[in-house]
Amino acid sequence: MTNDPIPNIKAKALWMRRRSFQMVYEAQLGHPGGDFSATDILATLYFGVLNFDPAQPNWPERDRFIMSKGHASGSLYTVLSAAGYFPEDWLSTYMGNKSRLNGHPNRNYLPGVETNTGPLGHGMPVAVGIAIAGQITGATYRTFVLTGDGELQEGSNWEAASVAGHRKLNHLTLIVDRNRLQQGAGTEETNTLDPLDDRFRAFGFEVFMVDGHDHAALLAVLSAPPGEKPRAVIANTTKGKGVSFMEHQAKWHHGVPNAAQFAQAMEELV
Ligand SMILES: Cc1ncc(C[n+]2csc(CCOP(=O)(O)OP(=O)(O)O)c2C)c(N)n1
Ligand SMILES: [Mg+2]
Repeated sequence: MTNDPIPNIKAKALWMRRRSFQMVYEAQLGHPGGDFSATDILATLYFGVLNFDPAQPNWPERDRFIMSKGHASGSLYTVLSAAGYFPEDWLSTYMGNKSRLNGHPNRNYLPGVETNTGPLGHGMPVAVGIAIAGQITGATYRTFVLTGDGELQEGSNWEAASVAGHRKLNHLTLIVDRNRLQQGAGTEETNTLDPLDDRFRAFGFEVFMVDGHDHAALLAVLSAPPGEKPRAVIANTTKGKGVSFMEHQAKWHHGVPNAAQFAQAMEELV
């Protein structure tokens, strides 16, 4: 017996990559590049950080997690299934006719989805609202939200960040999946985000930079008790992480594999 959560997180992340890529392969739809950059963050949250009870998705004291980059639904659905929210065989329905597993997550269909996402820029404002509610009522739950980096071009994020800093929402953590790619291009060539850390500091956040594929580093920063301010965790990631021909490739934002590519990915993801 060991209390070290890291081996489990690592195993879950590997399974998530394999299973989500199979979903994308079978559906011939999806966003596997963004799934893979977020996988280690999600595995660490659900198997090392969040307090939740899959039997009671609306348990009032649960920590809230909002997957603002809802296009990476393959990573969210696999982690929710692994966490016990619904049976694994539902994953095989991904994007099928009348499936609960839409291309973008819908809380009306799927237990464990905190709020509907897909239109970029919505998760952070909702998370700030949830965190304000907790602050007003004196609740102890924490609120985590994961955005893409390209997503930060949506102005709604910065309105929400301003409120979070002003109200010192210290139970709120924004995680940025900083893979430096958006749809079709690099973030910096499209609309400069750097220095992202200074931007968040100016909005009243405590800022951490972390390797977004290092489970131990993620665990340390995400499980630290609340301080005085909201937190921004800039997780430096690789889009397509784990599959050689997908890493850092904008075309795998919503690229889908053929049979040979799927087979090669399964050989590499071991
Ligand atoms: C408001 C809005 N505009 C455009 C899109 C289409 N879209 C989906 S993902 C994406 C790029 C997102 O890039 P990023 O946030 O960096 O995500 P990641 O690299 O993590 O996949 C775009 C433009 C959308 N979902 N919502
Ligand atoms: Mg990105």
